[in-house]
Amino acid sequence: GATNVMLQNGSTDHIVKVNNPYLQGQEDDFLYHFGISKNEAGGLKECFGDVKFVCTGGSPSRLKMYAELFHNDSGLPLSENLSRSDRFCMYKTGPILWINHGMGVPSMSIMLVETIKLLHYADAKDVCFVRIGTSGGIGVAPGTVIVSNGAINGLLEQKHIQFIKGNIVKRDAILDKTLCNDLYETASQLGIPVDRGLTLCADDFYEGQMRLDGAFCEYSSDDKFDFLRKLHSIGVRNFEMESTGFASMTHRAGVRGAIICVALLNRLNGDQVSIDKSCYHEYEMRPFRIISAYLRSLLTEN
Ligand code: R2B
Ligand code: URA
Repeated sequence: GATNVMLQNGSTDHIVKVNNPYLQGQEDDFLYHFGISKNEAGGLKECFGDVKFVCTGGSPSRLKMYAELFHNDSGLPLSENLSRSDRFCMYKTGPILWINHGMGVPSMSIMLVETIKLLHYADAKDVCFVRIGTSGGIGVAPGTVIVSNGAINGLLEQKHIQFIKGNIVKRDAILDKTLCNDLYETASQLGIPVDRGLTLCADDFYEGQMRLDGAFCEYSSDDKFDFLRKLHSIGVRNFEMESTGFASMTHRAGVRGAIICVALLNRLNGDQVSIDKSCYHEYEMRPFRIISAYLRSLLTEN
């Protein structure tokens, strides 16, 4: 029969929230970066009304691979690419969407805004968003998966910073504790090296993460190690480039959000990401194996 994802937190009937009075007066809405319209033939509700999970990560080919592997793991049918734009890909396996977000908050926020509107129009209920990505570890062995228990900006605040109307607007970056704990437990059960910690969301891969191998570097090696040690002492375990935006937008949409990223390297030992292809593949599979096992544990025939 039809397969459905049951949520275990007892929450029911939570819509995906938008907060924009102007949307109500708008007949149609074109989700430009997916090439999908609110008034699609076929209907968004029919196509996306059953969605319970959105799994996202940076690269389009990796997300396509994850969707195919999950289709194999779960037996759920795999859609074609539902995005008609080449900015983002979108695959559906039953109640689970697989969408890439590109690199950095500005790219990811476009994807999230359009996905939140899509799922709102589709009347999807009780949706979780999980970012399964890569990161630079801080004092953790390469290959360790970090389950974020908070996301901080470059000022080390658990806030997402945005410029609006010429002002700085700061919004709380909040992840779902239950979902994070469940994913941590799943990783432990699978025997995948896993740690919990804060994630620093940088707006840059090089100077923004205090690398010594960028085109520009106006701080010393000592400055770098002082900063990394300071971050480690306050509980930061990895750098990536989307977490505060992800945590604040999912929170504003009233959906549960979690972030699990594999550390490709330990930044205390270097800056270059020079692992070989098979090692990279083994590492990028770890967050997928966790989410796949977790999702399959929630699937029930009904
Ligand atoms: C992790 O990896 C990417 C940079 O290499 C970026 O999207 C991120 O957050
Ligand atoms: N992604 C990042 O943002 N930083 C790293 O060091 C590796 C992946």
